[in-house]
Amino acid sequence: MICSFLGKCRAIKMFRVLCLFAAFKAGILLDSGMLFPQESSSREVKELNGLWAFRADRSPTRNQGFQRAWYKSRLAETGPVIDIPVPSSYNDVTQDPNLRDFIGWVWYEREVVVPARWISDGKTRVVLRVESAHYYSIVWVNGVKVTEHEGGHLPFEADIDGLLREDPTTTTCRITIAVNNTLDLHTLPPGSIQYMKDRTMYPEGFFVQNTNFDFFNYAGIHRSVLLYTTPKAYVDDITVVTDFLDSTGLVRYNVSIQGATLVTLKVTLIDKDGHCVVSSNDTSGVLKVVDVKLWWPYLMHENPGYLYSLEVRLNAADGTSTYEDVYSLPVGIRTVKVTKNQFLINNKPFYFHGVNKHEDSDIRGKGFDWPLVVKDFNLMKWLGANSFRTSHYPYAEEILQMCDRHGIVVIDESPGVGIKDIRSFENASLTHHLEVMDELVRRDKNHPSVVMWSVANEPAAEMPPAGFYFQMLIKHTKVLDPTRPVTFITDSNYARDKGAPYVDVICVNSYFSWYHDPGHLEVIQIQLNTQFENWYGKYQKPIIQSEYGADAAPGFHSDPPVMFTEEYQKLVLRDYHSVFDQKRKLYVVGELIWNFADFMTTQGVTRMVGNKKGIFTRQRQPKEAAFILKERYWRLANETGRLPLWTKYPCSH
Ligand code: BDP
Repeated sequence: MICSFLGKCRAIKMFRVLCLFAAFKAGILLDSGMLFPQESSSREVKELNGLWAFRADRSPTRNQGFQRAWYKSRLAETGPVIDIPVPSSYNDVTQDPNLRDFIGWVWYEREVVVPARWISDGKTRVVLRVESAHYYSIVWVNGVKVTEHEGGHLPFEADIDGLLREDPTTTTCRITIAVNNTLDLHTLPPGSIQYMKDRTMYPEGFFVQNTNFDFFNYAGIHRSVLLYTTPKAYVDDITVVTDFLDSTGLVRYNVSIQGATLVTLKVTLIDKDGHCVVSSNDTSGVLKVVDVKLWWPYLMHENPGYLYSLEVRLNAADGTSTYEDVYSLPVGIRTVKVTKNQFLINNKPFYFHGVNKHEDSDIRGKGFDWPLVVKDFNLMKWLGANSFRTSHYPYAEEILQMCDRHGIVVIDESPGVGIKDIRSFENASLTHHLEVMDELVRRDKNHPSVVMWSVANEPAAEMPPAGFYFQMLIKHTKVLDPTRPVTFITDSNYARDKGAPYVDVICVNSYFSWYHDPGHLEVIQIQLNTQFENWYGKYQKPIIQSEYGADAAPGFHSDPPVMFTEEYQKLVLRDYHSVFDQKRKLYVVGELIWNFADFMTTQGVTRMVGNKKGIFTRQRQPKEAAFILKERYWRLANETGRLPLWTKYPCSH
C-alpha cells in the first residue's frame, strides 16, 4: 500500500520535474542575460547618479548635435550646458517652459573616474548600464559609440573595458548619452508628430507630439546609470522556475556562463537564516527543498514574501589567469495557475485587491526616487493592497525587488499603451513589441512577485489586424515564459474584441457613470453586472476589473454628490464594490482601483493639472476614497487570507 502510494508520489514528482523542464527549456531561448547589477566578492558597482551636464538640441531639425558631433569633445566646449539630475525627468526641474514640453534630442554628459585596477589587471570586464532612458538612446564613451537602444522603460548595457584599455594612461572617461523622446507609429507607446504649416495660425516650425495615452510623456534618464564589473569569465544569466509537491520545493535552475568553457560551478540554495539548504555542481538541474517555505502574497499568509538565495559560484581558468565569480539571486518558491474561474497561487485561490500605479511624482516626473518608493509601499500596506499592475510600462527593477520581499503581487505590463492607429499593428510595430517582451521577460522572469504578463493596455482590439497581432504577441510571451498567464487589458466590447480568445485572464477597464452616462451613479450596478456576464458568458475565463474609478479634486465636496467631488468618487467605488462582492464568489478574481495616486498628463480640457482619479493625491495624502478602500481591503483580507500578527492593529502601521 505504502509502496504503491510512494511510487505514485514519485511518479507525480517525476512528472512535475518533467513539466518544469519543458517549461524551462522554452524560457531560456533568450541569448543573453540582464541580471540586476550586484556587488559581491567578485563584482563592484559604481553608481553614476547625481548631476550631469545637459543640453537640449533646439535646432529646427534637432540634428545639430550629430552634425557637429557633440559626443567628440566635452559638451561644454560645443555650447552652453545646465545641470540636470540623474535619475529624473528633465521636464519639471527647470523654469523653462520650452524644456518642459521639449521634443527631440537632449544630450547628457558625465566624466567618471574609473578605478585603475579595473583596467590594469586585464581580468576585469567593465559594463556601462543605463536602467532606463526615455525613449531612444545613443551612448558614447570617450567619443566612441558603444550602444544604442530603443524603448524607455527597460535597461541596456555595453561592455566598455576594451575601450578603456585603449588609453590606459588615463582613468577618466567621458560618457555621453543622447536621448530622444519622439514617438512614432511604431514605437511603444506609439505617437505621431504633427507639423502645423498654416502661418496665419502657427509660428514657423510649429509642431506637436500626438499620443493616445493619458500620462505625461516625461523624458530623460529616469533610472540609475552605473558601471559594474565582473570577471572576464562570469555568470551571464540565471533562470529559475519553481514548483512544489507536498512539503518539497522544486527549483529548476539554469546558469549561463560567458567568457570560459572550462568551469567549475557551485550552486547553493541558502535560506533566510543563512543555512545551506541544498547544493549542486551542475549548470542546470532541479534542487529539491525539504520542508519548503513557500513564497506567499502579503495578507495571504502570516509570513509573506519568503525568499531563499541562490548563490552561484563559478571558477574558471584560461592559459594565463583564473577567475572566480559570485552572484546571489533571490528566489521565492511558488506556483501560479489559472482555472476557468480562479487565479491560484500555491494552489490556493488568490483575489487581487490592489491598485494601478504610475511612476510619477512632483518635480522628478518619472525619475526613480527611493523615498517615494518606500512611501508608496507603506501606503499600499496601510491600504491592505496585496497587488498592483505596472500600468502602463515596466517599472524599475528595485520596485519588483521590494514586491518580492513584501509579498506584493504584480501584473507586469509592457509599454503597449495607446495602440489605436491601424498602422501601429504593422509588422514593424509587432517586431518591436516582440523584442520588448523579450527584454521584459529577460529582466523580470525570476521575480516571484510577478504573476502575470500584460502585453498591452486598451489597444484598438476591434480592428481587423488586432487578432493576428495579439495572437503572435501572446504566443511569443508564452514561449518565453510558459509558467505565467498572459493577458492584455481591454476596454472594448466583448463581442468585437479580437485579442480576448488568446488571453488567460480577461482584464477589463470600465468607467460607468464617468465616461459613459456621466453623473448617473444609478447605472453602475446594472452596467457592471452586464459587463461581467457578457465576458464570462463568452469566454469562461477568470476576470479582473483592471481599472475603475472617478476623478476627485481633493477638498471638493458636495451633497448630493456631483462629479469631481470626493463624495462622488466614494459612491462610484461603493457601487462597483457591491457588484464585485456578488461576482467574486463566481469568477471575478480581482479589482484594481484606477488610480493609486493623482498623476500628470498632457494638457487638455478634461484634465485639470493632471488626472485626479487617485485615491491619494500626487503628494500621497489620502482622499476620502482611500479610507473606503482601506476598510474594504482589510475586510477582504480577513475573509480570504491569514494576516501577519502585527496586523491585529493595522491602523498603527
Ligand atoms: C483608462 C486608461 C488610463 C486612463 C484612464 C482615465 O487605461 O490610462 O488614465 O482611462 O481616463 O481607460 O482616467
